[in-house]
Amino acid sequence: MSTSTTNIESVLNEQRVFPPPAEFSARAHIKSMEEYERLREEAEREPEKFWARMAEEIHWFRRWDKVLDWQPPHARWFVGATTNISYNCLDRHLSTERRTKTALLWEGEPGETRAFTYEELHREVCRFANVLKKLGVARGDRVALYMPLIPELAIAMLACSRIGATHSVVFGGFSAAALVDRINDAGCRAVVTADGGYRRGTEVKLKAAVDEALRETPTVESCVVVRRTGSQVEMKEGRDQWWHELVETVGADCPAEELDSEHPLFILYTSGTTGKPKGILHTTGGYLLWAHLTTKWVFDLKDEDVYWCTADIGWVTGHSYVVYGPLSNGATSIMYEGAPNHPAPDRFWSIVERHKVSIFYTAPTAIRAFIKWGDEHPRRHDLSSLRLLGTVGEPINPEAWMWYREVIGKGRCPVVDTWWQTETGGIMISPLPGATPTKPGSATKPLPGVAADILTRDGEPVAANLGGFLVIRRPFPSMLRTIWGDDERYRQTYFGEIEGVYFAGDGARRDRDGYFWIMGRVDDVINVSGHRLGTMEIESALVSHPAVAEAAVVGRPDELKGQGIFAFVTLEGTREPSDELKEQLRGHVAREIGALARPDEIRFSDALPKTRSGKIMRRLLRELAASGAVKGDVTTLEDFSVIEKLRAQEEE
Ligand code: 7RM
Repeated sequence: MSTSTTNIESVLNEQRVFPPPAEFSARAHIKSMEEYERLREEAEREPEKFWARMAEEIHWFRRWDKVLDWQPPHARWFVGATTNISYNCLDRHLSTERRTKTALLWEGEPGETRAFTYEELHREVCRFANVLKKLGVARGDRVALYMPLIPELAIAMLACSRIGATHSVVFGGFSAAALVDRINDAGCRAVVTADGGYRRGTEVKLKAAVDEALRETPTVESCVVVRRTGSQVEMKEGRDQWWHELVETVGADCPAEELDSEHPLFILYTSGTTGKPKGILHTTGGYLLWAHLTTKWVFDLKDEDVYWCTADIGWVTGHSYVVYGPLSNGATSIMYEGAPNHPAPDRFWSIVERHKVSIFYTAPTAIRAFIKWGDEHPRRHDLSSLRLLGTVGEPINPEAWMWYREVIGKGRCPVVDTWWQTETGGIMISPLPGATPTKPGSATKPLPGVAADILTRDGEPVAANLGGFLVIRRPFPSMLRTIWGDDERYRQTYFGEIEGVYFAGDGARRDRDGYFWIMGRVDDVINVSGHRLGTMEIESALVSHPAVAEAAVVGRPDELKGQGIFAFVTLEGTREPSDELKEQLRGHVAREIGALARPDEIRFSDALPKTRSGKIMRRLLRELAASGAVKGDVTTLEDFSVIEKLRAQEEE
């Protein structure tokens, strides 16, 4: 096929550069580009020596015999070593001043707060680990965690990893059917849940969904229920027990198991391009090392910081940057249960002000919502405690990046746009806030040790500023080890596309300064008259128009051009849809990018279909644009009514 070697064309042209503030660099863990380059070169020259040196940051019960055993596409890291991530996150701090420091500071959606010092968290984790043992959960067993964002979720994760049980967190908003598939795929022995959780003021009934699910899950022997909302639930005799009752029956002494570095730590399901979700498997030592190091480097974490990653723990970002990374570094990590606009659109800024948050990490989709809700909400609060801002989850359009920097960071705080995936376990491409000059919309450069590159589908290098396939050339410690129960799919998906390298599924280009610009999933690329365009750049051009809050662009079969461009657009709160505005927007894109990218059709919509983590589900929009209906897997869709509304417009 002629397109197989063709590049993805890049049309985004962003020139602004923001060097790190001198005061920030002076105090940072990594202070300059020279220091970054030294680390990067060390890792290039002698990778295993570099990783061995980095691994000194972790507590090992037994040291490794070999740093890496690489039998492509399978890696084993720190072979022969033993460690425990729960030990590294808790026990390690107890002999230091951090013993009485706040580890988790939780705020529920209704407004209550709970705090745990490292010592207290350690005690709760040990007790729950003993509960799991009492229920017959042993090393190697899988446990499903289907919970709201409450401290018990972090406690359950740390309790599992303490005894060597593999956790599988299933986002609390997924349906009973999605839970059934995930429990059965992993063969879970126990489920931990809660009566319910709060989201936008209403209760999400988790236990009821579990009851429905457990009718079809033969491997589940027991179910532990946290009392969160106090609402009425059914407790099945012999299977279901209350968390608060169980922890009364056990002691608080539970030494962390010495686990092999390659012991399975967690499975986390992500949706693939086909229906069946993939169970991404991470193991212990390598994942721990990278979660730890990246949290320290990218967030420049210091003991006095108050750190808040707003992600749900049902997403990998919550695993690595709410729980494991911050705790292994001895940080104070904030957890917030609910929605960003409950009871009002200033909830996040109220949390930042009240808890004096200094590091704030969120998603572009949230930032675009804040822009839409209006500047008055952040302006009403004292945000002067902030010193660093981060984003993750999608390409951030330069407009949103600038707003984040100016309105939230008041121009003082470095912004780190962090690129990574469930599969990579931790951040791969990101600025180092004390070193890297940032450019709005660019994740900048690969972290030391990350051999990221951009290639054609045939594995050839791509010249500066031409788009291609984003790959990782060498194994790295936090790389997924396999897809649970389907190693062949692992091989095909990540190592079967481009010879000899890990292919991430994203398109990107590198500019003349070596900066990476992520262009979105290659599945989303549109082919217009033989030109391959990334959807992100067209969306970015749309959002740069003052009337537009958010946009999603997909290709639709077109007899003449191969594909036509179909844009779904959400307007700013004050703007009304009109045919005139459609024409204005089409013209705007043509001026910003070129006539080639002018959308053939624009449809206004109050909301776009998104996953729970805020990613736009372009696959659904593609189906809708092509056939007027949606057929594929929708279990990861946040709000099905969005699709219903878009379809209704189709019929109008
Ligand atoms: C952490 C996470 C992974 C996919 C990835 C990209 C997209 C994530 C960025 C980004 C551009 C970013 N894990 N993505 N971060 N695209 N810039 N900074 O999101 O498994 O849920 O998704 O998300 O397409 O492949 S994930």
